Amino acid sequence: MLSWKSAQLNHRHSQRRNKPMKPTIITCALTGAQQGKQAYPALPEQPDEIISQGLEAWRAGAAILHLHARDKNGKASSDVEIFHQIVDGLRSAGCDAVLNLSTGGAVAGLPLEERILLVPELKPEIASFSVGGGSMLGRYDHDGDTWVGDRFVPLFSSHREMEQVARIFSDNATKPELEVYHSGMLNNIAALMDVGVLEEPLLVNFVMGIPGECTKATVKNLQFLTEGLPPGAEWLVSAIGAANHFRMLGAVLAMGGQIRVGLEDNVYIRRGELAASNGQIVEKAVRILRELGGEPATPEETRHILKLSGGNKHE
Ligand code: KMH
Ligand code: ZN
Repeated sequence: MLSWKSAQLNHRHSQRRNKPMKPTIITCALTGAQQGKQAYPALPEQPDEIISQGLEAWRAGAAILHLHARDKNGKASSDVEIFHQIVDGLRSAGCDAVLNLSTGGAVAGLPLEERILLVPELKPEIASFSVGGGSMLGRYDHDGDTWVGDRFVPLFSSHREMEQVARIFSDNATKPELEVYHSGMLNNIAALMDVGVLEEPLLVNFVMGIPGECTKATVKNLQFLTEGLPPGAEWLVSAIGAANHFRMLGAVLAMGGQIRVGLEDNVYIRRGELAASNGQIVEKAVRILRELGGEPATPEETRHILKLSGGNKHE
């Protein structure tokens, strides 16, 4: 049996060997495709608003900015020109964040052929890619207890179509952020890996907490989902709504995931208090991360961790 003294020495030795926590990538999802200014007046919709909140979030510590575009009326849009304007505005202000452009406006009724165009046209470093057939998403009314109903959000009509889209990503060296709303979508990722159209490390975003078919935001569910990932995959969580957002961030950090925050997923900074901006939410995420002994990854560290090789970087 070890003496108390040698046990202490062993403990100190192993502590010295402990590597510091690897930097954590913070994604800020600035806008989304659904709610608008009527629900939350500070939501950035027009390119100048998205650029200014994007810069604030980047300066606060976000290494990835996840971007949606809106038209002049604030409706979700897949217009490549609007995305281009946002990317240009961020780059010309000196922003070196990794840009993750959304192809995910299906929820707003945008057709697949339009949504995917920004990949070949703009060749972003990352773009989102929902890997499934579709989801029934719904909502509860304002009291939070009466089911208002659902609607089907179609994504792909066949595995073949999904594979074709995956090839558009790989042909343009754009890393897909694989959006997973429920565990069956992990099977689709495995099928895409089998046909050799996904490059490692995978980047997987578990969307949790939308009423309907989407996975509930619980630690147990997250553990189950992460156990279904191939080794070496990087993952993050879109925890939707005030009750889930920062609570799940704590679980993600304890489990070794990457951070995603932002007004796309939640508009509250704390219970009952609306956030002033995306930057304020990123500042809170950085505070929590540092209190737990972590550090936010820089955009360059992020490119290294995710092995990004694609276009439209900061020059
Ligand atoms: N809106 C989030 C729930 C996308 O843009 O493609 C997931 C998302 C998907 O960000
Ligand atoms: Zn999005």
